[in-house]
Amino acid sequence: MLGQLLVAVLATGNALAAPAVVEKRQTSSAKCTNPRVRKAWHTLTTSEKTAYLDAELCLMNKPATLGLRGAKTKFDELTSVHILESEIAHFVGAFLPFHRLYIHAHDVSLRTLCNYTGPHPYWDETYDSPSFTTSTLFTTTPGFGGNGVGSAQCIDSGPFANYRSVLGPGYRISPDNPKCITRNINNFAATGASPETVNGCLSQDNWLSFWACAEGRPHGAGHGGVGAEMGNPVSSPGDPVFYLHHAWLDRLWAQWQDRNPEVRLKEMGGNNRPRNGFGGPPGDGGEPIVEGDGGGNVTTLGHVLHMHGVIPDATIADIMDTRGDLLCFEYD
Ligand SMILES: [Cu+2]
Repeated sequence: MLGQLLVAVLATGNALAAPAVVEKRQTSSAKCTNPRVRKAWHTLTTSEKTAYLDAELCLMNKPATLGLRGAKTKFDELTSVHILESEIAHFVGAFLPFHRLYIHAHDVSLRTLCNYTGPHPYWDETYDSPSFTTSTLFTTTPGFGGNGVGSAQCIDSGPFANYRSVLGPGYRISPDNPKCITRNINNFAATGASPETVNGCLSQDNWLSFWACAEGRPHGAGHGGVGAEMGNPVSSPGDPVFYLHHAWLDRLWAQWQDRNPEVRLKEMGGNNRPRNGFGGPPGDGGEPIVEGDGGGNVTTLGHVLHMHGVIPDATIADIMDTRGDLLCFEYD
């Protein structure tokens, strides 16, 4: 049945060459008949933006319940999951899969804990490239607040200006010195999100080259372009902009999959363990969890993605199709 649906879609274009305009693929899941639609931040209405920011604030005001290292709030708990997994979730085949499930965990948290009913937004960085400094994200009208100020680089505007967390930067936990959200926005990195760069990734013809392309400049654009907390590979979800950046990167993967779903909804691989000791030993505040998926040097569909109780763990196979039973969403 899956095959028939996909063949029907592919038949509308040339099955060998990617069609210029990719039609919305039908869901292959019996359970997922009406996928939620994720939308670009700059296309949301003012009230949609406000509802999203309010839901994020709600997570920041809800006490932690899972006992994850250092976390004080439900927002912190999500950051903790990234901190705990950072060493095995970057520069590995599971990089995009881990972050797909992780953004989903954020979406589920907003909806189940804070009654959020709107779309999980993504930051269309091609829209803002080459000028992140003028992005509609970094405003208060409504938005995520502006740039960091002073030597501490704390944001001092927007709904999150007063948020303090004991987590980060990196593996650090500072119970006696909770810190602000920091930014150091620059346009230098924004070229990594140019339409040319992104189209270059979309035109890759296999998983390994697509993943390498995506984790490189498009991924680096948002992290480096927002800077400070977002520039930290371990604790970057401490800036809520993270969730829009990685939703955009996930969209890139989904778009790439939609160009040849019959192959790409099953195509996985890559090294299963980090190259060159990513992360390194933490200086203080606890050890990161380092675990593979039961051995093997190559990332497979059976690789387990760990969410530490925020939502249940899942395998890569479970999250390959955003329109599948578990995730049930698509991008506009
Ligand atoms: Cu990232």
